[in-house]
Amino acid sequence: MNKEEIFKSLDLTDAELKGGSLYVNSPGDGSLIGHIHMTDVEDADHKIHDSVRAFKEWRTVPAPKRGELIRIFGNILREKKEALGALVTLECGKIYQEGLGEVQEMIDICDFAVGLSRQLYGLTIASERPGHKMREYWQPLGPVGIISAFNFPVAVWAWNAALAVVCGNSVIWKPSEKTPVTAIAVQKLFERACAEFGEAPAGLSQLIIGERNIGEELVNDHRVPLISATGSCRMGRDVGQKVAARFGKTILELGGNNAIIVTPNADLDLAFQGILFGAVGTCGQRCTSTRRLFVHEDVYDQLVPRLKEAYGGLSIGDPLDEKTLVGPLIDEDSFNNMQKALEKAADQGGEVFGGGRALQEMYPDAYYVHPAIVEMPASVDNVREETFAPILYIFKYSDLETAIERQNDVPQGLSSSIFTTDVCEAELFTSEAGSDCGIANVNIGTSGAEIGGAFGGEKETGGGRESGSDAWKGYMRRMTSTLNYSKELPLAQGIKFGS
Ligand code: UN1
Repeated sequence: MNKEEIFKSLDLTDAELKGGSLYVNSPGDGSLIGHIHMTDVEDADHKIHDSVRAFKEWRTVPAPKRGELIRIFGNILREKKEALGALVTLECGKIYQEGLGEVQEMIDICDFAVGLSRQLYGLTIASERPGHKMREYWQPLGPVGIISAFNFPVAVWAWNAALAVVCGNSVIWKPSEKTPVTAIAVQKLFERACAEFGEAPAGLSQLIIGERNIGEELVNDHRVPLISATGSCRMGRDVGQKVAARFGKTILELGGNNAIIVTPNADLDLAFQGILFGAVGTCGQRCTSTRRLFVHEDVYDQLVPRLKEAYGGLSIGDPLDEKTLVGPLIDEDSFNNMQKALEKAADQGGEVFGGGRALQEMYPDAYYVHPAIVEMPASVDNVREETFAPILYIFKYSDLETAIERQNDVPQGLSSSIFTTDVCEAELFTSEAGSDCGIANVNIGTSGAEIGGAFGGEKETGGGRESGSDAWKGYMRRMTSTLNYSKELPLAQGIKFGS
């Protein structure tokens, strides 16, 4: 599919793609995709106002009916999977297979949300008083602000929006300023679903496009009770503090510094595949990308040379080409940050393999790189910063408890894995004395989580959970209700008040 076919299939018009001041270039070749209109502060204010109005209507629609809207939306996504997947590739540079995978994640979360729309269960709780019942209700919360990052330009919105909408909320989306076009396309597909559904209030989903200042309007607005933000720890610290200052709620899904431990009992073929996808997939630009590898000294010489050989033969290039495994970095800043991190590692005695710019002559305005492996010397115990690029730091270890400790000894706590066929090693890793991350996998890499589990991490990753399991509770308001069906009014704790 070429650019024009993608735009046509997604019904993107010149009026939407041109005439604005936000220039969007494809990371694949640097070519202009569009110049997009940005939302100004006054506009954002109107959109938030309309979102409140839509919420007041939507919250009274029965939840299974709300699910019906998401069912229709999921079917539209099925129909547009190829075009939207290709647009994701065009705008954020991930390879087409991963662009398709991202849209599949949207479809999966829609299915999950449809089922959920009939399962927003509360508890009944035994009352200590005769003739009394206690119940827990989950109520809609209000407009939900969703701030998403460039690397998952559409799936992250869908995890949040599909749940938020079946929970009875309206949504306001601030996408990354690097990927507004996919957001416009998705917003239009959602509006089409609303039209087919027929009973959705106007403005149920709003889109605000712009830079940091426009995101701040959302973050600081007391009419938006929940902000779900995905991005860097720096951004999350700022958002978290601002929302907390007004006693709003947040779901924060921030940086990762994910490690894989390979024990002497690992199936090395599996480990090899898991590491490769985790470290070079999405050109190292997933929050779940594998950044650190702890390899036991007994298997180091079997695994690490094999990885280097594979790194040497990776097909790097046009992300729309089906043969490509590694697409470009998002932009020049990202490239510079990668180079700085590699220089720092070399200064510390790290042995750097790969890491330089690729295809510069063919694509002078795009930033392709050779993914890097850095073998770290024994004198360096860890790497504690996340660099959003394909750098895999490798450490040799001799004792599993110490490897787990080093894995945990970073500010972030998103994803982690162990490769082992020894049940005791695997169980230790997923025990209270094991990984401290929100995700701890066995014989699977750090990235590529399914939507059915709760997704998110601890420490500076922000503590939020999105997607499956009971993450939906984060989008609702818990209400405890005690009901008296007797003719007496006994007080709790046996208190006597008056006669
Ligand atoms: C992200 O990088 O922000 O687990 C999300 C994964 C994907 C989601 C990543 N399902 O790698």
